[in-house]
Amino acid sequence: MHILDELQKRDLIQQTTDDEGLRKHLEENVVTLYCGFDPTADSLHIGHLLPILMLKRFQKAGHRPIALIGGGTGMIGDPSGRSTERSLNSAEVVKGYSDSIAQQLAKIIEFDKGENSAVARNNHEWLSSITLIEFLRDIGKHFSVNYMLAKDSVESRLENGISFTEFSYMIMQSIDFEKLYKEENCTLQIGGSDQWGNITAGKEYIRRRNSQENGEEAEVFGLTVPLITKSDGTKFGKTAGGAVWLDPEKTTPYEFYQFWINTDDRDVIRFMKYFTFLDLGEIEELEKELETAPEKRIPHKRLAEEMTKLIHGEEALQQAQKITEALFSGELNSLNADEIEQGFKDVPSVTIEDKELSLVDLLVNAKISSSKRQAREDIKNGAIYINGERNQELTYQMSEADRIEDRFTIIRRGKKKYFLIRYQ
Ligand code: 545
Repeated sequence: MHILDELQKRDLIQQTTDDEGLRKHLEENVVTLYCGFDPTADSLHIGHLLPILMLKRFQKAGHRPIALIGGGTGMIGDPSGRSTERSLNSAEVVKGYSDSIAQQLAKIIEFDKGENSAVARNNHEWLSSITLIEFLRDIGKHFSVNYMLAKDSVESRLENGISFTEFSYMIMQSIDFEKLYKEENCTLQIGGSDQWGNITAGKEYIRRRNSQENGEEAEVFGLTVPLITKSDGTKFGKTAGGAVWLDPEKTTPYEFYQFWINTDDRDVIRFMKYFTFLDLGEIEELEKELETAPEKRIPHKRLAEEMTKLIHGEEALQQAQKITEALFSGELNSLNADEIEQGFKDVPSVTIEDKELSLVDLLVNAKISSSKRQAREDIKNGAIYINGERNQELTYQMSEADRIEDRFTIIRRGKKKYFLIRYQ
């Protein structure tokens, strides 16, 4: 199947600069394409995933992706999709973020794949050495202020103001596209739909600077992916705890797995098409399973599995599944301290200095029960579980056997109220 048909079937194309031209171009060439990432944070999150996976999809189809790190543009700040001016980060911070993001991308896109190995570039390399005179005289002449003012990213800011710094951003992104066109024969830029204005500005700039006198036009293409919506109207990729990061230190693989498994029934098939590499036939089968046995949540599990494996690897996936299983069954004794730490990240936790308290005192000190009397009541009623096992001994003394790797005890009160006891 033509890659564009595959992408269309997956609803992955918002718009292109020329559907027919791009189709032909992809049929006839190994196409080099790029997507840029500005180092505005120390990690990517799942809101950035679609274009990254798009690079990978093109790579799988035999084309050649470039991941561009915006070490230069990250010093300026893209106004696209934002209603207020960005605050600037220091050069050291931008450099640090660039390194982390480059590392994350290298885990997803293949940089060691023979002819169509991915390429990493950083626009700091060329943007930092352009002189002011060169910028205004050779580059600026190709941009009309009128054209720039009409771009969404600028137009939408005219009322409340935009600095000359951010106003100029689209010129930098255009310089990149041209640079990669010339040096890498890159003829396609992709991005989210917020990037349409910047991508088309670059296309226009390349045409103006590179068209031959004999009338032959320098043609490059742009393609954007859609903004992801959710059926319940809330923003995709956000949880109560904030963004879903790709960095396992910021969002643990267990939380990552949980995020996907909690996908709404109405969204799960659509997300499988967007995010996984499962073929469309298999996704159709899963859709049937959703219809016949929705309570089994087979597509949700498969989605969570595919995504966790893709971003964190097989081992992290198995750990996430093990934690999920243990929390579901209440049998916590199979978990080690690291797994406890991941699985109970969002549970109220208390650090206790005295390791050998009575159970009653522990419940009161950790504010699990409101008083000693309440604690005894809870124990007697069978509402208290230590590491998954019910304990009804009113005089019970906590001991080493109740501490997991000497670091944690999990107390459960009632059906599913969990508390994590940490020891110093
Ligand atoms: C810079 C130089 C270029 C081409 C592109 C750029 C970056 C572009 C931009 N993109 C966004 C971004 O977010 C921060 C990522 C790292 C924390 O601002 N001007 O850098 C996002 N992009 C991916 C998608 C996007 C976009 O990286 O395009 O739409 C999000 O899905 O917002 O020569």
